[in-house]
Parts: sequence; C-alpha cells; structure tokens
Amino acid sequence: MRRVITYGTFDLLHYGHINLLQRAKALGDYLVVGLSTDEFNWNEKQKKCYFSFEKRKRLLEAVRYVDLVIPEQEWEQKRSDVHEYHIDTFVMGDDWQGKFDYLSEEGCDVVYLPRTPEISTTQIKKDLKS
Ligand code: C2G
Repeated sequence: MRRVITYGTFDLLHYGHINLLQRAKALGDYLVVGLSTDEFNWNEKQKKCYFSFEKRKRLLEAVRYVDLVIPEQEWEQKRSDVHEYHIDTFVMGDDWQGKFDYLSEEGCDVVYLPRTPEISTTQIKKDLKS
C-alpha cells in the first residue's frame, strides 16, 4: 500500500487542482491532502480564501482521488506528517520545485509535477471581476 501526500489551499477548486490530485493518486494507493487552514493561508501565504476551511475540506473529500484530508497549520508539520501517515511519496506542483527536497531525509520520495497551464484561482477571480 503506497501512501502519497500533497498540500495546498485548494480554494475555488478547479481542474488544475483535480489534475494534480489525479496524478498524485496515480503514484500510490492512498492519497492524503494537507489542506491549508484559513489562519495558515492568511498568516503564511497572505491568501484570503473565498471558501472556509470546512467548505474546502468538504469539496476535497468529494474528489474520488482523495482518501484523507488533514489540516495544514504550519510549514514544518510536513516532517512529522510523513511519519504519522506513513507516507512513501510527497507530491507538489512544480511551482514549488526544490522547496521541499529536505523531506527525502525523512525517507520519502519527493515529486514535483508540472502545473496545469492557464488556470489559477487568482485568474478565476480576475476574470470574474472584469
Ligand atoms: N496546481 C496545479 N496547476 C494549477 C494550479 C495549482 O498543478 N493550475 C497545484 C499546485 O502546484 C499545488 C496544488 O495544485 O501543488 C494546490 O495549489 P494551491 O491551492 O495554490 O496551493 P498553494 O497555495 O501552492 O499551497 O505547503 C504547501 C502549500 O500549502 C501549497
């Protein structure tokens, strides 16, 4: 049973997120998603989410590729999460290329996948404004 983990905000869930989740799940049998809490988003990423954590969690739990959603409350938790959830592979979109290589020290593979071009929550918000 290969276990995979990824992290993100996943606000205004869109096909770029789904593409990432699908490819992450394809790397194993069980996918854990560390979902950024509203506080983490605001304090650490200066992101104000449209949907609250609970609503974003509900959406992710409805995605067929996702097996478990856990809160992401701080950057450092990844080191302990990979042990707590017995993770074999850590996955992120390649906008994070290189940023989490240190996790290989914890014994898991680190994989960066190409982002889906042309779609982002920021772009959606811009398009809706104009
Ligand atoms: N993503 C993608 N293609 C897009 C948009 C997003 O592949 N067009 C991927 C991102 O690369 C990321 C995941 O979808 O792997 C979630 O994206 P965000 O919700 O924007 O997550 P982010 O704000 O990058 O937070 O500790 C890690 C952070 O929580 C990541």
